[in-house]
This record gives sequence, C-alpha cells and structure tokens, in this order.
Amino acid sequence: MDIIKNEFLTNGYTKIDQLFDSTEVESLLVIYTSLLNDKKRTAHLRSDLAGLQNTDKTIERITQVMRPSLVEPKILNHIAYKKALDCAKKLLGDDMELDFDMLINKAPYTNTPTPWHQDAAYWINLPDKRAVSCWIALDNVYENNGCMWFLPVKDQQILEHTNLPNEGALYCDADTTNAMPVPLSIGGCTFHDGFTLHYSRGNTTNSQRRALIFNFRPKEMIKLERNQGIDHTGVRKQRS
Ligand SMILES: O=C(O)CCC(=O)C(=O)O
Repeated sequence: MDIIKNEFLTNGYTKIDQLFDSTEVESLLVIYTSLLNDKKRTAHLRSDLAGLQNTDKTIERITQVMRPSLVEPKILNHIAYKKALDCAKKLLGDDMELDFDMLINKAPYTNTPTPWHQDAAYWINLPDKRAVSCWIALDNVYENNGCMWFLPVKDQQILEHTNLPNEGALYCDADTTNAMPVPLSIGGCTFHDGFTLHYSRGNTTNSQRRALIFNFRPKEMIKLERNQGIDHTGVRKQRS
C-alpha cells in the first residue's frame, strides 16, 4: 500500500489490480444490472453524461445513476464498499467516509467519450480539499471500451469547465499529451484525486463497459456539504 499511496500523492492517481475477486463481482453485478435496467426506480437519479437526452431519449450512451445505494441500500453490504473505504483511509486519512456512489455504463457501440474534466469542478469549495474517487471496473476495461485516462496533477487549480448540451458532463480544455490510459481487469480499480484531470474514450465494442464509482472525503466536509443542500443527486454544473 505504501507504493500505491506514494503514487497517489505524487501523481494524483493510482490503481489496484484486484480490489475484489471474480466471484465477489457476481453478487455486485446482480444488483448493478437490476438498477441499470430499472429506468423507473432510478429515473430521478439517472441521466446521460453524453448530454443527448433531449435529442434521443431511447438511446443512453453514457448512463449515470447517482447514489444507487439510495435506491438499493443492500448494495452497501458488498465488500467493494468496505475495501474501497479502507483504501481511501490509507490514502488520505482515517476521517474519510463515503460521500456518494454512482454507476456509469457505456453501452455497446455508443462510441462517446467522457470528456476531460476535474471532479472538483462539480463540487462546492470546501475548506478541506481532500477527496478521492475509486473507479471500479465491472468489465475488463481497455482503451476501446472506455478505460480511464489520467494526467498527473500539477496543482489544486480548477480549470474553467463547460457543460455538454442539455446539462451533460462538464468538460475543459487541457493539454493532454502526457495522459496515460489505465486498463483494468474485472474487480480492479483506480483512485484519483478531485483535482486530477481524467477522461475515457467511447465504447466501440459489442459489450457494456460497467463501472461502480465511490467518492470519499472527510466526514466533517460531508456534513458541511449536506448543510448546504449538496447530496450529489442534483443538476450537473460547475460549482468551483
Ligand atoms: O466512467 C467514465 O467514463 C468517467 C468516470 C469519471 O469521470 C469519474 O469517475 O470521475
């Protein structure tokens, strides 16, 4: 874990090849798939990061469901939540807690990139800026189906971001020459800091690219957010 922590603190991202094994993924996928297929129960938390929902509501390219554990609390019992939290504590301190979870699926042949952005642009400005996102692969991921790409963090500056149409994902302009792809096997994960620039290519393959994502930050900062009405279920816009 020391090497991983060092890499995270130096570059703003790191990876773990196997957070949990392929038998443990099965039970997670049962819940994940039922949420992904249930447009009714997830409607208030569901959107298309591609920003195309007003032009064609039938095809979701980059399905995002925020806070899936609000709809299906039993997902919280999966070992992924505990293991990722343990890692977050090792990376950023014992006061880390789960702020929100989300699922993001790239449907087959949708070929729609998630644009370059910093997660911190979505968030309010908090006095304690420690935050880490854990992105867990539920399929084998590689460049052609949309594995994550990262640029090492330079500083805690947030670039100007703009929404894709129809309140789609935030994006920014950045020199991405030195960006690195991080392919993963099922059950592997990446960790990235809130200021780390990241993106993923579109899915050009014939199968889904499913990811479960957690965001951890200090308990006190989650309290501050909630006091300001921020619970990560609302509209996407630049807040910082
Ligand atoms: O899954 C993706 O394509 C993007 C995920 C992402 O931006 C994030 O986890 O912060």
